[in-house]
Amino acid sequence: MKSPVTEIKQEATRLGFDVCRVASVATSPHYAEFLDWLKSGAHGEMLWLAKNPERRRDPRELMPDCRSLILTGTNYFQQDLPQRGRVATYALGRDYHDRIGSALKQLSLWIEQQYGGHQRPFVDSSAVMEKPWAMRAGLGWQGKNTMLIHRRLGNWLSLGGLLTSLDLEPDPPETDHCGSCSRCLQACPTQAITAPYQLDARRCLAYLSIEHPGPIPLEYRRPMGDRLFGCEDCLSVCPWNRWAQATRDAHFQALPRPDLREMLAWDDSQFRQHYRGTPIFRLKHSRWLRNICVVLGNVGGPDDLPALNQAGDSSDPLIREHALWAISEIRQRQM
Ligand code: B12
Ligand code: SF4
Ligand code: SF4
Repeated sequence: MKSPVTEIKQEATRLGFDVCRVASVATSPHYAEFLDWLKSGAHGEMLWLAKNPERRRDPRELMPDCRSLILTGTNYFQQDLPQRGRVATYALGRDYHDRIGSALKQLSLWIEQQYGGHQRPFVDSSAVMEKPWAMRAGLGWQGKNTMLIHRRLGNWLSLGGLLTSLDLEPDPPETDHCGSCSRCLQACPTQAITAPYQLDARRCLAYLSIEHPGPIPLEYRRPMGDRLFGCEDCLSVCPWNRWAQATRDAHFQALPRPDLREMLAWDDSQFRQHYRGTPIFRLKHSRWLRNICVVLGNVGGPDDLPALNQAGDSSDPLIREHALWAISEIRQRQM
């Protein structure tokens, strides 16, 4: 007879997860480092991380009868379509929270029917420290770029899972395979990886282009280059990506994006219509146009000036100021 863990992993594969591993509940690994990180202010304006930090101390803070954690990884790797402005690979298609969230609900229901207990799904937004837990469950290791790396899938997997009241046989933890490599530290355009395994979000272009609410600080606008949404230079250079295969999940397939000039003229409802159901939607119209202006400032030419001039008349001060910056950058390049 197969063990419950073997059967759960088979069901997870059937539901589309690429990897699935189990850990026994305990205090969260690296919780002390997480508190140090908060103390240093490296979380920037992600105030939700600093609110009730003790919720991350132990999964039993979220579910008192939790006995085990089931961790899942979903491959999202693919190449972007050739167009101006780079979008992080995880955000090229439809939102992974929807896809993974609904597969986790199905897995939870299946486990309840087969083995009883109760389960609580998590994906990204909950207070589960997903990377350290995924390492504890043997799904991969946390690399010097701070990402969870899987031996076969590399950096390109979204994490999620279930807290469960079932006492499941744990998998052995994974060990660190970074060795003497430090490519990610060298590749970071803003030195946001301040030391191996340490990331200062305030310097990170993924943070600045997605989470940061206000103007992009001037010192980071040129380094942002053509990154429209997110950054993954420290992921792309990792040698452990060499066996990565493109995802076959239609949900993640890259959606076409109109050219930057066209999107710069969009109003709020056009933005919503185009990006509803994708990770870009939560950026909202104003910050999307802010990012387009920065990218045009870095890679645009004289043909982009009329669209930028129009954005420079916007009633939104965030868009207006970034458009004026972009115009001045393009003009300087023409001189
Ligand atoms: C906040 C957050 C961010 C922040 C902070 C990034 C970070 N490194 O944590 C910002 C906005 C910058 C960000 C960016 C990105 N994110 Co993010 N993010 C999160 C979130 C919500 C919480 C992570 C967290 O707690 N960070 C706090 C810090 C302190 O944690 P940490 O960096 O892991 O630091 C640990 C180490 O320093 C460790 N440590 C200290 N010393 C040592 C020594 C050793 C040897 C080791 C192993 C560890 C270690 O202790 C700390 C505590 O765990 C998670 C989802 C979740 N609920 O977990 C997604 C998550 C980590 N993000 C994810 C992704 C995909 C990204 C981006 C690639 C998106 C993009 N392309 O733009 C970038 C990558 C940038 C990068 N290099 O990290 C995925 C990662 C998947 C994976 N394979 O790892 C997650 C898991 C979301 C998901 N469900 O899939 N993210
Ligand atoms: S995501 Fe980009 S900016 Fe952030 S640490 Fe990695 S390379 Fe640096
Ligand atoms: S690039 Fe090298 S050091 Fe960085 S995470 Fe990958 S293996 Fe580790």
